[in-house]
Amino acid sequence: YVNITIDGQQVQMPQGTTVLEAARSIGVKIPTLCYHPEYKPEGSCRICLVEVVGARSLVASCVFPVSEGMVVNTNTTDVREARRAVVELLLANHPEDCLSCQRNLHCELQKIAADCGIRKIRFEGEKKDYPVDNDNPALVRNQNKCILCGRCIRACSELQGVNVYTFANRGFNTTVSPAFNVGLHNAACTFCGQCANVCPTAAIVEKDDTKEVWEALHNPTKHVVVQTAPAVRVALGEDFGLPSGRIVTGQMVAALRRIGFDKIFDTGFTADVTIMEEGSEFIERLTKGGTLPMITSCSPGWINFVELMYPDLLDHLSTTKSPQQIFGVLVKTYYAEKFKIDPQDIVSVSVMPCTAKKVEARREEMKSSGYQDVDYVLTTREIARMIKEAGVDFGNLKSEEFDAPLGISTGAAVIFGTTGGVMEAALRTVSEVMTGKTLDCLEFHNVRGLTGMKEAEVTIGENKIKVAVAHTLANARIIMENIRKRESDYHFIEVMACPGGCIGGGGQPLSTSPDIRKQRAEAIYECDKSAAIRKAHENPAVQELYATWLGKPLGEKSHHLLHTHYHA
Ligand code: HC1
Repeated sequence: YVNITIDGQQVQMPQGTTVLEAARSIGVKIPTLCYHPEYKPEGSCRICLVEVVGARSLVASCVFPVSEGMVVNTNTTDVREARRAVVELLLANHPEDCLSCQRNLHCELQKIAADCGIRKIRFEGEKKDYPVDNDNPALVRNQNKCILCGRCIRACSELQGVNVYTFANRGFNTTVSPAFNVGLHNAACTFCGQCANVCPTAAIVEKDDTKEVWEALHNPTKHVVVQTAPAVRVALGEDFGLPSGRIVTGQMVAALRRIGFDKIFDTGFTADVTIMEEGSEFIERLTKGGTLPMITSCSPGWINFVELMYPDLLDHLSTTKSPQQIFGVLVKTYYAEKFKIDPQDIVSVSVMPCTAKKVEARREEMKSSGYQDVDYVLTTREIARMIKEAGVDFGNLKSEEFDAPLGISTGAAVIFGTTGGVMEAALRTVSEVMTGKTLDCLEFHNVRGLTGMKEAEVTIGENKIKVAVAHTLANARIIMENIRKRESDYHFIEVMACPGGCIGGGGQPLSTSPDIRKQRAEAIYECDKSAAIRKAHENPAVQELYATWLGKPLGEKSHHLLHTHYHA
């Protein structure tokens, strides 16, 4: 430990701590932009400058280590002047469109400008005029708003191991872009959206599909149904000032009704169907000698990753469609038939924590109903904006229930929203189906938790099943490399592209952190614990679907509607 003094306060910190961490530990707030607590600090933006007595100049506190006897001042005239100059220089060539910017009130640069008391920009800078990259369904990249903090580069490389972004050019012409400055649709991008989650401004944002959804809602000839993903209900409240991890399922349903959706359904219903199909697929591969390990396929960023990086291993992916897409098909077939609605008049909207779901919905294969199965995908952030625009007082809404029957789901379905959940939901059903015996304990604790990779051995009847669970694409890559080298002895693997699974998705309220993800994950397990039914195969609405319409899992109809294929 070393003893240092920050703004007159004495503090003891372990060697190797940075001045920024030391200051934050005692409640001294130093503004930052390029710094992100989950990634390696770079010290490039210079917003976090402080005075270290005896040093030749002001230092970047995010990369400056503490040392014995150090005296730090964070609030001198020089420090405040230097910070203001840095912010003013950034603003000098930033588009001044805060009021109409998608990140208005969620922009870190805007907040720092306010905190630093900027009232006038002393410098007149040349503005940039780069074309906006919006040739993909998920993300919009506007380099004119980029402040070159490099957080997207680090998220894409350190967290995801995908390395789409890099700094290009020099000086005023420096940009952050994919190699050869191609659009994201031509880069090896998985559209996971983690870059958008860490971008401090609106240089990378989710593509906004709210206008199209408003139009559908106000079109009297359309029957507009919405499905909501498991992870949305434990995060949406954050955009209305509620603490992270607050379960707002009932208020969310009420809000969606207020803004005009005709039916409010739960993606959990088809998460249960996914388990029926994927569980049966696993049993078939295990007992009849199919490709193992079988790997889950519901996370679309993960599917994009395998198609881009491991096309030789596509056979390992479960062919079962994701719950979002199974839902899309069933709404325009089963639901349309059952309630005598012309599928042509149905607009199917989904609310997801995910940007890659926007891409998944647009895949060529996702038209099994004869129409585009899912018409519009909104992220949690977009639906929050719509709720605000509609003037709904979210915090004071009374809980309401999902509509039946596509709103009926189980505890197994809701845990899909966090890493390990799909595996646990599958194990509950696979165990009972294979052994014919009721499980004594439904909770598979060794696949829970936010460790990057987990493994477990589960005994099911005569079989010892080795399972693994990974989240983030960097971790998934380790698993895939082992499979490629034929060094993997797992039978069943769950992969989710985002940190923590869908709760940490690229479309969730800003900003996330390990603590926030932990609270959201705990809330997901809370939802499971309090669910009346906790196994997919016991969902009465799913049982009715199979009994009256689908036949059996992996049957003819399922094969055509609920399964898919992948391509390199
Ligand atoms: Fe997910 Fe899924 S869990 S992929 O994270 O399988 O997005 O929440 O909706 O489809 O159910 C996302 C979440 C979601 C699907 C389900």
